[in-house]
Amino acid sequence: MRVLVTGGAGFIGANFVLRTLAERPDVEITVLDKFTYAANPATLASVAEAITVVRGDIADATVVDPLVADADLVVNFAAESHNDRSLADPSSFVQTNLVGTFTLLESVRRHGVRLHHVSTDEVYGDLDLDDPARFTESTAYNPSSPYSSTKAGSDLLVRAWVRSFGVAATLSNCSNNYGPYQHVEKLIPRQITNVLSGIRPKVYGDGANVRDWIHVDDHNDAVWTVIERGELGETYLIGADGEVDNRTVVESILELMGRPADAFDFVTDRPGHDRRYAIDATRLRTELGWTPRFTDFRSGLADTIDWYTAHRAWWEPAKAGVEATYAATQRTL
Ligand code: NAD
Ligand code: TDX
Repeated sequence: MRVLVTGGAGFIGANFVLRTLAERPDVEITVLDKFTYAANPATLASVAEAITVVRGDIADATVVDPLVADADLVVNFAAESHNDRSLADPSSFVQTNLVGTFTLLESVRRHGVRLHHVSTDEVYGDLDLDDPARFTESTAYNPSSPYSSTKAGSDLLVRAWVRSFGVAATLSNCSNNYGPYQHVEKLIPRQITNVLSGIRPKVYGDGANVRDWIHVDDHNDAVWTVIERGELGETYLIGADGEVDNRTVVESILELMGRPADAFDFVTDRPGHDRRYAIDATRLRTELGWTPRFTDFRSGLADTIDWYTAHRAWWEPAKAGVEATYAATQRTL
């Protein structure tokens, strides 16, 4: 099977490539990635001989079309993915997440190729902290940020291309991922690498915001489950019952790294900051038989701390720039 992995040099896409190579010898992989700031070329260096890597933009039909024509399956991880950046400058989010997805859809339509579109639970907006509800496949879309609204728009394009043009696509909307190779701009790698760099971790606002954490390998196993057993045209939510508030995440990192649990700062809140995400993955579990393997968040966090501690050369070049950008807008409360 020939699989085109768009965004395959980013955090989740690269973990998908590495795991697929290790577990599915029958799969031939081509990565299409623009290599934005979010892609670290070192991530796929160890498998360079085993895959084809094309540097290009999913919004460029002249690059996309021949690659799609040669594939049996396209898995679309490519996106601008960071909420804080989308607030500073939304333009690349509209271009990649909307125009890019449109370009892929037109190409899979032209060539009759199967697509799996990877998306986020943020399309559903947020929940109150004391709301017993969780997101399901029938929750109404209500995105808050330029990032989540462009992901919501990309999902709606996929659904429309399924219904109007009979494109063979599935969708999945996953909660917050953690694990190796995640960019240091994101909460967990930022705080681990802060501690490793002698910088105090930074918690936005009051730290009570809740995210539903899942290990990246569990997400990618679920993506394969949907590809192999999902019904065409359908959406599946992916989550592993991992709700934790941000303050607790940061306190756990500090404790696991042998620091006092209160050795962090509260900083300026994110504008429009979603309060809580929570996924009900019953459909994926009961209809498709998926179960997560990383069910102990604290031990997954400990493994992630070990990974960043052992891979300083991978993250250190990006660290100072990320912290300088944050420092320009965030002050200690
Ligand atoms: P990431 O930012 O780490 O990686 C994105 C990759 O896409 C990078 O390699 C980047 O170079 C590439 N890219 C960006 N614009 C491109 C373009 N125009 N053409 C080709 N490549 C381009 O993001 P991630 O965290 O790995 O997220 C991957 C996907 O999963 C995204 O669609 C995101 O919305 C979704 N998702 C992420 C999470 C999470 O917690 N990180 C959770 C749910 C869903
Ligand atoms: O320094 C920080 N301090 C802090 O308190 C950072 C970077 C974040 N936060 C908070 C904001 C969020 O409540 O932590 C939470 C997680 O923040 P991010 O890592 O930026 O992730 P989030 O905004 O929740 O979005 C992530 O999960 C869903 C991914 O970046 C998205 O791509 C995915 O769709």
